[in-house]
Amino acid sequence: MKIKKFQARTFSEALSCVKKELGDDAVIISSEDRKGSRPYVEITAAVDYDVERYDSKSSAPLAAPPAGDLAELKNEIRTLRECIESMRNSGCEMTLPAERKKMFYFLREKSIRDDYALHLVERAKDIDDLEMLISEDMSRTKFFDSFRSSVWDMSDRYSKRIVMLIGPTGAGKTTTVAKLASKAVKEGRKAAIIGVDTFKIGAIEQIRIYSKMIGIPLDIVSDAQELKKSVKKFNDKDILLIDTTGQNPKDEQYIKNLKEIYKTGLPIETQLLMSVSSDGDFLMDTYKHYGALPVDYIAFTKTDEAVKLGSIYNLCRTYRKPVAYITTGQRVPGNIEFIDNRKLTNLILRTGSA
Ligand SMILES: Nc1nc2c(ncn2[C@@H]2O[C@H](COP(=O)(O)OP(=O)(O)O)[C@@H](O)[C@H]2O)c(=O)[nH]1
Ligand SMILES: [Mg+2]
Repeated sequence: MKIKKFQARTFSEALSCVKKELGDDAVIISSEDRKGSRPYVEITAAVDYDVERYDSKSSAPLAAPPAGDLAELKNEIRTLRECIESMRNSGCEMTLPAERKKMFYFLREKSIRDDYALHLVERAKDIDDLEMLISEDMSRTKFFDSFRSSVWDMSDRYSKRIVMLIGPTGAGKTTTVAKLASKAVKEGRKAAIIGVDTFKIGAIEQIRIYSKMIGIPLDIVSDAQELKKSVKKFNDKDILLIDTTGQNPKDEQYIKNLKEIYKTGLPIETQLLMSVSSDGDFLMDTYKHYGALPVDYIAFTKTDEAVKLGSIYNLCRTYRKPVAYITTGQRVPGNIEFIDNRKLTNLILRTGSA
C-alpha cells in the first residue's frame, strides 16, 4: 500500500498526476479544495500492492514479523482493500469534496452526463455559478437568436427561406411544421408547406388538414427533383416549410433519400427535431445517424412531457449545434417557444425533482 498527496490547480490536473504516478489502479481517498490567494486542489490517493508477491520479488526480503503481528497486518490490509474496492465501485464522484458532490448529484439527477457534470462542478463555486456555466456552454452554440433572424428576417442572405424538418418518427415534425407555418402567417409572411413522402407511405393526411386549417397551399412530392420543381412553383412565397416522413435513421436508404435533396443545391435550412421525452441514449444515437446530414439546428419537442431535460445540455454540448426552439404541447398554433439560453438553462435545472 502506498499513500501520497497530490496538489494541482484543478481536480482533473491533480487526478492526472495521480494516474501518472500511481497508475490506473490508484484510488482517491480524499480530495479537498484549498482556499487562499492561489487556491488549489489536494488529493490523497493510494495504490494497493500485493504484499506477499511484493516481498517474494524483493531481493532483500524483510525479516518476518512475529506470527501474531503478521496475521493482524494481513487483516488490516484486507479491510483496507475492501474499503478501497468499494470506493472504486462508487465512481468518480466519491472523490469530490462534499459541496461539489452535492452539485454533481444534482446534475446527475437532471440526467446530465457524468463526465459533463464533473467538468461543470469543477468550475462552479455554487449552484448559481452552475447555472451561468451551463448557460455559457450553450450560448457558445449561438442559439436560436440566429434562428430568429435567419428564418423570419427577410433581409438575410436568402430572399426566401426553405426550412426542412427532419427527425425520428413521432418526434413532432408535422405538428411543428404547422406551428411554424401558423407563426409565419400570423407575422404576415406568405408561406407554403411541402410534404416529402419519399417512401410513398401516404402519411400526408395530417399535414393536409393543417394546411387547410392555416389556409396555405400544400404540395406533396416524392423525390428531390419533384421538390425542386415545387420550390420553383412557390417562388412567390416568403417561407417554405418542408415536412418529411421520419423513418428509422439506421436505414441507409432513408438517409440517402434525404441526401439527394441537398444535391439539388437548394438553400435549405435543416432543423433536426428530437423529442426530449425519449431516452437520452436514443437521442445521442439518433444524432449520430442524422449527423450525416447538414443539420443547422436542433429543436427539442415535447418538453412538456419530459421528466428530465439534461439531454438538451448533453446534446448541445456534444454536437455544438444551435437550438432553434422548443415545443411545449400538442396545440397548433402555439406551444412553441423561441426560448433564450438563460431560460432554457433554468428549465433544465428546474425540471424534475429538486
Ligand atoms: N406533448 C406533446 N406532444 C407533441 C408535441 N409535438 C408533437 N406532439 C405529438 O406527438 C405526436 C407525433 O407528432 P407528429 O407531428 O405526427 O410527429 P412526426 O412523426 O415527427 O411528424 C402527435 O400526437 C403530436 O400531437 C409537443 O411539443 N408536446
Ligand atoms: Mg409526420
